[in-house]
Amino acid sequence: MARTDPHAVLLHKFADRSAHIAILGMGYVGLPLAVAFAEAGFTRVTGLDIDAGKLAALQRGESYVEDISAERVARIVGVNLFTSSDFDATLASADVAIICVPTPLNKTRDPDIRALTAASEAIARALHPGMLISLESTTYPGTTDELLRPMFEARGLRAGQDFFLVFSPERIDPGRKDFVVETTPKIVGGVSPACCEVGVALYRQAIRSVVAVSSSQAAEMSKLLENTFRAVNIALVNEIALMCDKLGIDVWEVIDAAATKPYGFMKFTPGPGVGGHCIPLDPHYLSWKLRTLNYNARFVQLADEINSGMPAYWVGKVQDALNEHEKAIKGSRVLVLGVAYKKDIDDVRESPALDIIELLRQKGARVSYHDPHVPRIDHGGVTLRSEPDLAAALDAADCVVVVTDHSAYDWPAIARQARLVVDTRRALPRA
Ligand code: SAJ
Repeated sequence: MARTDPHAVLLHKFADRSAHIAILGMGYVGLPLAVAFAEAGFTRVTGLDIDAGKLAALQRGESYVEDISAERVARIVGVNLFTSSDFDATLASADVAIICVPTPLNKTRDPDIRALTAASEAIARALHPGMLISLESTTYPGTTDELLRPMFEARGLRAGQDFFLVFSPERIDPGRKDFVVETTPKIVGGVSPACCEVGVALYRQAIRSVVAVSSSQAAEMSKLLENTFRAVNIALVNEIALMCDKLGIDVWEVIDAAATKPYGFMKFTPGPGVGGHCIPLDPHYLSWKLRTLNYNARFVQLADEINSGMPAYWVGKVQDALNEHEKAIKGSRVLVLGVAYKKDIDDVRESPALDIIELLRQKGARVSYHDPHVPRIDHGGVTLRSEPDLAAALDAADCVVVVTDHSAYDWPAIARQARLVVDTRRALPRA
């Protein structure tokens, strides 16, 4: 290939680490990725974000993502990791643009791709021959080829010849230590074989295992399968819990017994519902797309129905438990233990604890919470702060409801001290 051939030029810039890599969105996905490319030796990695606070923190050598230490940021910032809020200027000189912006749901639980669209428009404005664009944000199948590709080709350049376009799903699990961005296999699917080849060549510079698939749609769909798989299986085990409750069988004993099967079974556990920014949301990108094709993604709908119903189920259990002690839920003091969406993290996004608190308040309970990772929550127009004295809060509570089983809690001590406990996570020792 001629040295001026965009494909060859890019591969060469990847090999000698001279490619200028721009990361759009420096959150829990973009920052670890930027650090991975900088630590792989790329001489210029620019983190772009609309949040000046994030950029300023990085400039000070600080980190706001638990998986990336401040020391790692301080070592590379200003050396080969840079930050900017000037998307146009940065992208004008970028060889690679990787989109890592949020793709939430809107109020009607339909895809909200405003951030993704804005990022893509910025890239389109600065698009020049020899660019590789990779979309990492979780989205519906077809986004890369049907939305981004026309946006870019409208600039008179051709995908696969003048520029290269891939989808490569993020697989960052905040707080996980055994698999990090460099050691988690990375899927890459291009809008053409040449695009895929260029995308694989880039990621191989920083990530140990890169897996090519035949199209951007296959890559988009693989990510949705991964997280829909979890949502559906969590819903299954939640429904098994509802069934066992009706049958008077201990669901935890049943799950532990099934989990002894060394093949053909994967353990999931029932709980208060499903939180986080992935599992409760991603499957709706799939069902939304299929609705436009007149297909009803029944598993997605049913999983959401069951998982979303768990907070009300557990509030009913609190009401029953108080009733057993001849107390009305109205006016009773209920302490929620743990509000993060899963243990040992501080993230409350989509947390079922927020729904449980709201439902308890609607029934007239006097609700407080304690969470060692979450000092304050603002939800439904109400601000609550974590109880400063756990022992006092346990003493004062008519009922304690365990929602998040943080490792920091001394569960046997809580079992001894609380007068009444509803445990949604089997955190307490068996009575
Ligand atoms: N949950 C249950 N029962 C289970 C598993 C989870 O009730 O058996 C609940 C959790 O408490 C939480 C929600 O579901 O509220 C989601 O939990 P999760 O373990 O799926 O954690 P997430 O949301 O942080 O999912 C991330 C995802 N990572 C990416 O999307 C890159 C997911 O694909 C990972 O598999 C997951 O982390 C993980 O395994 O930790």
